[in-house]
Amino acid sequence: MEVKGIVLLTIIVALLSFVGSVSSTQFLTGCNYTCGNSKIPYPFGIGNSTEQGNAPCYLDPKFELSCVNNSILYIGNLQVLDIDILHTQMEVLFYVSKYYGYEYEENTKPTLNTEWLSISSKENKFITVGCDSYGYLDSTYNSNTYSTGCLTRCHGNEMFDNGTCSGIGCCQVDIPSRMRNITVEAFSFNESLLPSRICRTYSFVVKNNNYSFSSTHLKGLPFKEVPIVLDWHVGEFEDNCSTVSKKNYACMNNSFCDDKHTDFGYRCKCNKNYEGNPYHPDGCTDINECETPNHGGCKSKANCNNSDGNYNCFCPVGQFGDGTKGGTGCQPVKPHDRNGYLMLLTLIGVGAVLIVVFVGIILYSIYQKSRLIKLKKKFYKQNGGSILEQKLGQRKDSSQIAHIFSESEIRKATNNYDESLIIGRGGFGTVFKGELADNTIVAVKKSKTIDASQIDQFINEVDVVSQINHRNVVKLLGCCLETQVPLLVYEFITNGTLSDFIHTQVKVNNETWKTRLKIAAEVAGALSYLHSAATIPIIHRDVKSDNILLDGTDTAKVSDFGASRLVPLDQTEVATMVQGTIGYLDPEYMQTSQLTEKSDVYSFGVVLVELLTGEKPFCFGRPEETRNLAMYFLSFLKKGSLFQVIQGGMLNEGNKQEIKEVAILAAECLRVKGEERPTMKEVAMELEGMRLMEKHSWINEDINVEESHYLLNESSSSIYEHGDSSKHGDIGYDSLKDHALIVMDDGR
Ligand SMILES: *[C@@H]1O[C@H](CO)[C@@H](O)[C@H](O)[C@H]1NC(C)=O
Ligand SMILES: *[C@@H]1O[C@H](CO)[C@@H](O)[C@H](O)[C@H]1NC(C)=O
Ligand SMILES: *[C@@H]1O[C@H](CO)[C@@H](O)[C@H](O)[C@H]1NC(C)=O
Ligand SMILES: *[C@@H]1O[C@H](CO)[C@@H](O)[C@H](O)[C@H]1NC(C)=O
Ligand SMILES: *[C@@H]1O[C@H](CO)[C@@H](O)[C@H](O)[C@H]1NC(C)=O
Ligand SMILES: *[C@@H]1O[C@H](CO)[C@@H](O)[C@H](O)[C@H]1NC(C)=O
Ligand SMILES: *[C@@H]1O[C@H](CO)[C@@H](O)[C@H](O)[C@H]1NC(C)=O
Ligand SMILES: *[C@@H]1O[C@H](CO)[C@@H](O)[C@H](O)[C@H]1NC(C)=O
Ligand SMILES: *[C@@H]1O[C@H](CO)[C@@H](O)[C@H](O)[C@H]1NC(C)=O
Ligand SMILES: *[C@H]1O[C@H](CO)[C@@H](O)[C@H](O)[C@H]1NC(C)=O
Repeated sequence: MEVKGIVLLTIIVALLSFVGSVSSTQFLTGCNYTCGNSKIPYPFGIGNSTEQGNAPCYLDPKFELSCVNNSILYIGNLQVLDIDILHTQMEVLFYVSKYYGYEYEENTKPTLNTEWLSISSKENKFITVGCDSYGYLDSTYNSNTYSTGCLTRCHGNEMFDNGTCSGIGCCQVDIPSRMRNITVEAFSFNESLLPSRICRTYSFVVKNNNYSFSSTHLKGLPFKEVPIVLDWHVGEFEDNCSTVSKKNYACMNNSFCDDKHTDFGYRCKCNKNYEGNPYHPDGCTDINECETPNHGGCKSKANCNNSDGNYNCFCPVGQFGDGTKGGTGCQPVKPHDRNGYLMLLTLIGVGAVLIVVFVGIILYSIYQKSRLIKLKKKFYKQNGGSILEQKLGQRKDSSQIAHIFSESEIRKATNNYDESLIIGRGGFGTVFKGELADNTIVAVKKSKTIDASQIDQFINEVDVVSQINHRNVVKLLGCCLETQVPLLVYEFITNGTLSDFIHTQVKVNNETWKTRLKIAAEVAGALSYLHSAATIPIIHRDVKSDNILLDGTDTAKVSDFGASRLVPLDQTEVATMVQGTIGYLDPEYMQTSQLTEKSDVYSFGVVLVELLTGEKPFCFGRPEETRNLAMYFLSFLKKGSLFQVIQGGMLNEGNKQEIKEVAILAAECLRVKGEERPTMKEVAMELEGMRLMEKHSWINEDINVEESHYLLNESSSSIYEHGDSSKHGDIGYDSLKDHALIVMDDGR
């Protein structure tokens, strides 16, 4: 095979033109850096510099270019279209291999016999155009030859497909890497046919996408040269990044050596964030990312701070956040921080408010407390606390001293006056059950208002009543003066009132009577004691079954001195507002308002009637004539039909006499004129006597039938005739009987 028209690469020095301007880091000073429209970046160059001692404008002679006719740039005899420093590539026009038949002179076999330039495998294709044709690309260096190529046949024009190079009329192959010192050759399978055939054969390396097949090319390709992309390298063939001598090292400041993709020499690349020409003596220069269109990815130029070899996206002073475009951006205050700040503020605010409220509450409670203390003091004073204290101070027997309770003690004991602890409500107030700190169960009586003018009197009473130590009188433990209305603290009596005891009793029999008699005697004894035995006579003023309490052993306890009045020793009667309970109220007292001990006697009489009849002392439900139990009872007694009004079941042969006697005693107590009534002492004695006798007769029932029978007979004669009183052997009793005989007729 004879090859003609071999194109040899020769270096042509030509005139160079000097047009336009480029970045100073692309060429050496004093060098022409353009040729026509082409730029000439270092390490390429033309000629010697006019400065720097006329040093060459290129790195080494292989980079020397020429500028022909001031417009066309050449490297050797190849026209240079473009030089790319970054990718170490250059685009040149290279020749097409033609084959028209062995006898034709137009046949060409172009070669590019340089070591430092290799065909860029990625940027080019090897193409063969023709029918019954093939072409190949040889690379021979280092004593080895590498080849690639393709074949193309035609079976009729109709098979051609313009724009497509896929084996019919045109074939193409990728180019392996590291092809250098190349030869391109086109051939035909049957050379004898060629002259008579329309199509000829062409082979060439061409830059990707720079050749489009057309069926017309089979007759003749319209160009002789095609652009190809070459890779170039610096250094010698045997050089690599680790072996290159420092003296010849081409990579300048801020650049690095790269030999990854080459087996010839090496390349230089700018460090990160640097740009420019790594081969230029000045090296790479910092990229001012802030000046780039996207400000290096920062939100704006204002958010960008460039520095040598670096830059950062920041937020202006007073702002926080991420200055990059894709980031959260800059905010006056970072949202998270703002929330934190707000939260902090809120916390501080809330804290401050809480503190203020807390302090306010404390101050208020202190104020309230002091007010309360003041009030308590005021009440204490108003309620005669100091007077009482004084009085108590004079007392010698400390066991009898009424305790002055504090308001808080009482509050605690009654669970803050818990409604559920109310055990009684009456005309004089409310009674709470309470438990003191020492577990003593107490009854706390909260009276209705007390007249300020009566405070001295009240204190006196507390003083006196607290001294009463009688087994049948509810013990006053003390009082509390720190409340508006003084509170009285009594011992707690468990079994309720006598009233309940009478009016709820279902089964009534002789036992009942015995108990009732016992109670009557005990109450009488207590009242007698109050009237006479106590240091100052005390008129209870509200004797009624509701005010007589019973403990677990049915022992009577007279209670409720709320209305009681002390009678000064030199007086026998006290003028007061008429006060008491309807049905029990002394008619004389009602008329005169003169309170005497006899008022209690009258009331006690009513209680006796209650015990006898089991009826309530006053009941609107009853017919008018029977509405007032005392009147009703007396009328029956007068008629001689006493036993009709005695509670059914209670009466029997054994207690008939006793009941009669008690009935008479009750009648005496109920006399209209107080002075005609017996004293409480007399009543007590009589009842006690009866009890003793009854006890006696009970015990000796079987032995002493006669006596008992006698007593019964005697009593049954007439309620008005109590002739023989010797049995009782008591003066008081006798005198009472006398009284009875005189008075009972009165007004009834
Ligand atoms: C640069 O080009 C101008 C004309 O274009 C020429 O006169 C000059 O000699 C050239 N300089 C070098 C160093 O080649
Ligand atoms: C450029 O300089 C070199 C020596 O540095 C010299 O040999 C060469 O002739 C010079 N070429 C031109 C065109 O001046
Ligand atoms: C340069 O210009 C001359 C005259 O204009 C021309 O003859 C010659 O072919 C040109 N050279 C190139 C390489 O274009
Ligand atoms: C380049 O290729 C030719 C043959 O095409 C060969 O003779 C020559 O030795 C090669 N050069 C190198 C440096 O391998
Ligand atoms: C291909 O294109 C050319 C010119 O554009 C045309 O003459 C020819 O007929 C086309 N061939 C086919 C097969 O379309
Ligand atoms: C070439 O073509 C001629 C005529 O068609 C044929 O006789 C000959 O065998 C072919 N040669 C080859 C190598 O195919
Ligand atoms: C560099 O070249 C030397 C000698 O030519 C060789 O031994 C070494 O492996 C090369 N290093 C690289 C990274 O190619
Ligand atoms: C190399 O670059 C660094 C940073 O850009 C600079 O400080 C230093 O002076 C440069 N060295 C030379 C030799 O240019
Ligand atoms: C810019 O960056 C330099 C170096 O990192 C630093 O000293 C300077 O304070 C920065 N300026 C601003 C506005 O962030
Ligand atoms: C080669 O390709 C480039 C872009 O890929 C295009 O601009 C140019 O026109 C093409 N040249 C030819 C001859 O097809």
